[in-house]
Amino acid sequence: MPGQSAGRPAPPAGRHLPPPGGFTPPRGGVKRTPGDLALLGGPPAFPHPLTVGRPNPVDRTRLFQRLTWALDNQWHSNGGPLSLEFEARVADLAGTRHAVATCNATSALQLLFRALDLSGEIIMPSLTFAATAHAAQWLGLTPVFVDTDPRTGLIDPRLARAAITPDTAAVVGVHLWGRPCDARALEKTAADHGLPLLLDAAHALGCTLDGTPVGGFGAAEVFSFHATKIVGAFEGGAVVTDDEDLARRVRALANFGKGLEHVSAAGGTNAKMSEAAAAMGLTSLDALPRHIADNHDRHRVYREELDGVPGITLLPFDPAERHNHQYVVIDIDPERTGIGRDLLLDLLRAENALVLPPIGAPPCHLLEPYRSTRPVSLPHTEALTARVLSLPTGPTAAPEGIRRLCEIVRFAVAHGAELTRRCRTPRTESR
Ligand code: T4K
Repeated sequence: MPGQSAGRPAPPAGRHLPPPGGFTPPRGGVKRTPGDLALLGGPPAFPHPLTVGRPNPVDRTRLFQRLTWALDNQWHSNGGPLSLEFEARVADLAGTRHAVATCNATSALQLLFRALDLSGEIIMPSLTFAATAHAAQWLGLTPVFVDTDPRTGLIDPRLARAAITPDTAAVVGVHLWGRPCDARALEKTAADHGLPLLLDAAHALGCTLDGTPVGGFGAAEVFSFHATKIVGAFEGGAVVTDDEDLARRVRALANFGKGLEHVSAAGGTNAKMSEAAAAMGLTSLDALPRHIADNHDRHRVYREELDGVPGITLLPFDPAERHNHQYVVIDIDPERTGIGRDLLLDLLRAENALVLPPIGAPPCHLLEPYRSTRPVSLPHTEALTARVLSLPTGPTAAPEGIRRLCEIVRFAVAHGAELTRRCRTPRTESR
């Protein structure tokens, strides 16, 4: 918070708050020669960090009203009125009959796996956040990673089909970075083999596929309402589905399995959404149209500013679909830019533009425990994750900051070969 009081811990290094009121215009010197870049000793372009993943602002008055109401109501969890209202609004957005709110999306995935009584192998893309794989692994299921379609960077349905064995229990698709995967093809594959298709829609609230809202594909989809998502509930998740019995089982398993006639040997768990999280989630939902509109504006500025820069491609979105533009991801062709992803990352971070390798880089199959226990080579996934970068968007990234950042990208590409010669071997952050 602005004006941290004495005794309150400072924010973790590298995650400083923007000043009260938000963005401060960049003040660093114009980059006329490579030596002006902060990585080579020049002043950083941004006095306050431009970040990836800063939570969207909420209407505090409305949030505090809801929290006060929950306190007065003396009902803080266990399917309280705010979480029920949250579920109704999420189901409405997803176009599904049911939504079950949970404490986070990782638990929501696990509840689904349990509710479907899965055992054996789960086919999924490696190019996703570790949570998709870990949710399965934690339950003793085996994630089987398949490669991405190089044209989309999303799970390749043909490879998913080819990976099915008698041990396969389910197929999981991921709408990575808010771009819907080919759920229709995956649905067909799953149906042909009598398997459930589940979709990790953590990034894709408010997006559509063929004009249909994400949420209604497969047997069920899972949203995340983590702080960094387009709708945040501090922490939160939801399973959305049209299957009434599946929804009932997920809801019961999230509440210790109460009311279920048959609970698997592992029993139920506690994965309920609290009323405080629901208050936050509802208040965040109120602002969803505005946040999407703001993200669109930021994405448009990136598009305009990076258009025609050799070797830099903003990952495309189908203009016929709705998308939330929560993530802005660029592909960097090392040959054409002469600079490569890792050096560009170091260079921008030195300017205080806290770019990151996007979610899924490095991919799951290169993370432990999978790397050691089930080594596999996925060439398209490996190639893509070595080239992509997540650029700042959200509340700290005002248009003038984005323009400035793109100016530095253009400058870096124009001097790509020289920078590569002069700079040390870059350090790469991972997530
Ligand atoms: N499936 C997919 C495809 C997912 O991406 C995720 C989670 C899940 C499933 C599971 O959903 P949940 O169980 O979390 O509901 C963060 C989040 O913890 C995670 O929710 C999210 N995806 C993942 C992509 O990002 P980290 O480890 O990358 O977070 P961290 O701490 O490095 O922060 C990322 C950026 O956000 C940094 O620039 C700092 C900034 N940040 C973060 C927080 C929490 C803020 O500015 N403020 C904040 O409050 O995992």
